[in-house]
Amino acid sequence: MQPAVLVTRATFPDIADRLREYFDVTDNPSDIIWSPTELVRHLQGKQGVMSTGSERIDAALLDACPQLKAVCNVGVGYNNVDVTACTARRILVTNTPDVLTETTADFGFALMMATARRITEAERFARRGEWTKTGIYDQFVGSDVHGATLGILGMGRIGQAIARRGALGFGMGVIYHNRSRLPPELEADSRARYVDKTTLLREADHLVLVLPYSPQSHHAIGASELAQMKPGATLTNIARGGIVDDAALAAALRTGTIAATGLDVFEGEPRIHPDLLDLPNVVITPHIGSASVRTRRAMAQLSVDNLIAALGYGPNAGRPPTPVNPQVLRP
Ligand code: 8YV
Repeated sequence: MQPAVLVTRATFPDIADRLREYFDVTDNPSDIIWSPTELVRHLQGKQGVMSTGSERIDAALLDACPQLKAVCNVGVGYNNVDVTACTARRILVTNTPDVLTETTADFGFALMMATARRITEAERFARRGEWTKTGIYDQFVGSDVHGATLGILGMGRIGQAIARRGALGFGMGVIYHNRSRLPPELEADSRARYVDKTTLLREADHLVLVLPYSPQSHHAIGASELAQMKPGATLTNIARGGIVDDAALAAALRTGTIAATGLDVFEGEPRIHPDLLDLPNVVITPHIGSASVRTRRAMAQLSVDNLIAALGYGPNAGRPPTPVNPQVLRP
């Protein structure tokens, strides 16, 4: 009998079909969002799960699903998974790093530029039919990206890729802050200078957040951090909801503490704080940082490869390509 696995959300059918060569697959082609209770019910008897950021995999769920051996998350971030609880039960967790780095960096840069140059605000104005006079000297004037100071909070692979775009493509001075300073060769490759968080907040013209969510990074940007930024600065969050205090951000935008924000992620998404929706100087996208066809396919493919290998099948049996807690693999 083949082991049973669960695919929690709709995905590329041709990629998921590879799972059927090895496993008895239950999937969710209608893409229904299951409640925690429904998720536990669907996981009964399953040895592996291909999960996404929309499912919370915590200790209570693991206790209710004792057959589970592998949690293969689609996404580089895995804050939806309690890795400590998985490791304690010898359940392998995998993620999908690297394949999304450049695509997500492209998106972060685009969102920062749209925010600085007020692109969506201007588009809404034109679509509403309000563009009745050309050549108004101060209409939708924004701030320059080229030559400005780019600040990056969280200097992992995506942060470094954004830094390269800023320095090499737009002549920006790049400063960053991270839990630990990068080794000199990565710093040189990123053309970025390490600074403390206060300096980052004070000096950045455009601050981009690319750090992982954890209890330590919860509200890393709140009212007091926003107050330290330049009045003309922009803030772009492509990391995770909860890193920014969205209510404090809306208040700071309303009072002109900073100029504008670009947000791809939100506290409690898919809900968006109503105060943000009311403001013109907020560019909003629905968590699409990695959403190119090629990258989303590569993420699904990597998750499938991880699941097949984690359960001991395929060419990499027992050696999944991107484990988060590889200590589980050791005897
Ligand atoms: C995914 C992401 O779309 O990789 C991540 O961490 O946030 C996105 O690329 C999301 O995780 C879907 O599961």
